[in-house]
Amino acid sequence: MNPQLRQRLIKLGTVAALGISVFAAGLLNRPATALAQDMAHNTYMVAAGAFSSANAELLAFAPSYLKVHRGDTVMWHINSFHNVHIGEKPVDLVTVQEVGGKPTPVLNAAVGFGNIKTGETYTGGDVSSGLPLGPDASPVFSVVIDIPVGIYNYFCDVHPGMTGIIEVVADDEAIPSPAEVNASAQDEIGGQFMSASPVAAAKAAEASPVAKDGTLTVSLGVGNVGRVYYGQFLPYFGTIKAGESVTWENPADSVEVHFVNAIPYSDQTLPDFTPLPPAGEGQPPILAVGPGFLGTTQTGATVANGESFNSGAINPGDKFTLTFNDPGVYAYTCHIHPGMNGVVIVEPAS
Ligand SMILES: [Cu+2]
Repeated sequence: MNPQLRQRLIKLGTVAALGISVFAAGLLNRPATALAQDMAHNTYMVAAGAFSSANAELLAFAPSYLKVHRGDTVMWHINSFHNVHIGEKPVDLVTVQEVGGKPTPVLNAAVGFGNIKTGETYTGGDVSSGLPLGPDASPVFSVVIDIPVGIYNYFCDVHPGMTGIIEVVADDEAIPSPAEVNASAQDEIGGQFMSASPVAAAKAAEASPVAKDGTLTVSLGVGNVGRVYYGQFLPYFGTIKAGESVTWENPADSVEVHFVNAIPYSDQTLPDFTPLPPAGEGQPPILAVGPGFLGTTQTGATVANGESFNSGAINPGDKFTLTFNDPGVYAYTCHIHPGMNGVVIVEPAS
């Protein structure tokens, strides 16, 4: 044998032997039952939300129904501003809390910060991942499932109706593999976008860019098409005469709040949440709902040329109206939904 080749084989053999001995040492150190369980454990991925073209976002967990064995890991891929809350029912994103003796709308700490860390073991009860806040937020949240056979609901507290189910089945019940679960999750996501797309296209085609009776009506997205919403103003482009108005409507069946923010959005430095000192030692931070989120312009206001405006969050079923007295081009956006932009052209009154 070539001495060089021989040398390499010896090296390889040493490495392999080392690997086997480490593996064997591992075997000897653990009880046989624990090993048997470990070998069977899988990690299942669940998408928390998904995106498609035309600024379409799915506000759903996929797969929405997941079967696991006790000891498996469920790993959520957090694809947008979502939390994972395993429990009885969802809780409000914003709550009112006494701050300095004054009732103040704040980010619900139970939603914002959670009470279980990624990678920990879920042994039952009400647990929450927290929200992906800040630049270091992880897009992944996982728990090891250590709960009895049964059906468990979980929620995104940010998006009403965004729910999922984990069913823990008996150890001897055969269930789909992680690869099979991934494939069916992709089918669920694709199916939702495919069925929503023609409905959204028809609604976009219906939207009139012309004011009627002095008001241009702009829909904030398409509403609820399955669990898909479209980050679009419909129509995204429209004309009115000076002195006429634009009314933005968030459809009642919408699953998202939206904003109407002037471009340039001079309010963009205003925070959506303002950090306040915690109530006490070891208490979670308090994030007061800030002026960016609350808005700086009342509905019904008149906007002058070059004036900034911020509607604040427009909830499903709510409207926001502005009157434009000066001819010009008014571009606007929704600051929480990148790519959601619109333009109003105000023509001179004839
Ligand atoms: Cu929006």
